[in-house]
Amino acid sequence: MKFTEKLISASRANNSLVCVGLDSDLKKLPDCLKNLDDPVSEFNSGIISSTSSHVCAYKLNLAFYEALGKRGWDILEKTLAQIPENIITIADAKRGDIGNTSDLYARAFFETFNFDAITVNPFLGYDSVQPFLEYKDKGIFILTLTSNPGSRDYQYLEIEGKPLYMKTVEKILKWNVNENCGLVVGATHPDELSEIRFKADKLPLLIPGIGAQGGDLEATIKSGCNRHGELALINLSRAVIYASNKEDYAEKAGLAALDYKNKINNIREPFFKL
Ligand code: OMP
Repeated sequence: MKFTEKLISASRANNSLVCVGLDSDLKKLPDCLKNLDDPVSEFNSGIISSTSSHVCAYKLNLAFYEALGKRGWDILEKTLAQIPENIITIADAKRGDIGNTSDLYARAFFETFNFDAITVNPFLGYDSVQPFLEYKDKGIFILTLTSNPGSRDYQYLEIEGKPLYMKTVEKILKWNVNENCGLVVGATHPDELSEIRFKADKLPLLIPGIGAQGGDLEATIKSGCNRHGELALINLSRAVIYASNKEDYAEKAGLAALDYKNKINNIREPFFKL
C-alpha cells in the first residue's frame, strides 16, 4: 500500500489528524516510574495504550533514544512493537548524507526497524535524498520550513526571486516521482504554510509546533490541510506526553490527545465541509 493511502486510512479510522511525538525524556518521566528497570518503555507503553484510538501516527524522535546508548535502540524496537499495525510510525531522524551513507540510513529505518516514514534533511541535495525515495511504499518527510526561530537564518534567503523554502518545495515536487514525499512545515509559520499547501496540494504535511512551541491551531488546520480537510499530521509531543507527571500520566495523555483530536475536528469539519 502506498504511504499516502495508509496515512489516509489511519486518519479516517480514528477520525484524527493527531500525531503523538514519543519524545520520551528519561529526566522528565513521572517519579512513579523512576525505579523500574526500563522506565522509558513502560512510559511509552502507557502513552500508546491510552492514545492509540485518538491518533493517526506516532513520531519517535531518535535523539531521545540515541541519548540512552544501546538501551535506547532496544526501547525503540520495543516501543514500535506496541504500536497497532494500522497506525503510522515516523522515525524523526532528520537524516541525509552522501548517497552511499543515506542508503544505509534508509536501510536502517525502513528495513531494520520497519518504520512507515522518516524525516529527511535536504541540505545535501538530491543524491542524499534519493536512497530514501527508492522505497516506494514508505513516506519521506523532507524538512521544508522548520518551526524553530533559527528557521530564519537560511530558510527565507531569496534565491532566484523566491525564498529557499519555496525552492525546496519545487525540488520536492520534482523528486516525488514515486509519490512518496511529504513536507515538514512548522505551525509557527501559518501564512507560509498556506502558501506551501497551495503549491503542494497533494502531499502530506507533517506539522510540528503546536502546544509547547505556541503555534496557532486554528490557522494551522485551515492552512495545512488539503481541500478535503486531510493529509496534515499535527504533531504534539510535550503537550500530550507530559500532560501529567503523576501516576495518572497515561490517562491524562489520553485525554490530552482526545482533546486535540476534537479541537482539530471542530475546526476542520465545518471549514472543509466534511
Ligand atoms: P513539541 O514541541 O514538544 O510538540 O515537539 C516537537 C517535535 O517535532 C520534536 O520532536 C521536534 O524535534 C520536531 N520538529 C519540530 O519541532 N520542528 C520542526 O520544524 C521539525 C520537527 C520534526 O521534524 O518533527
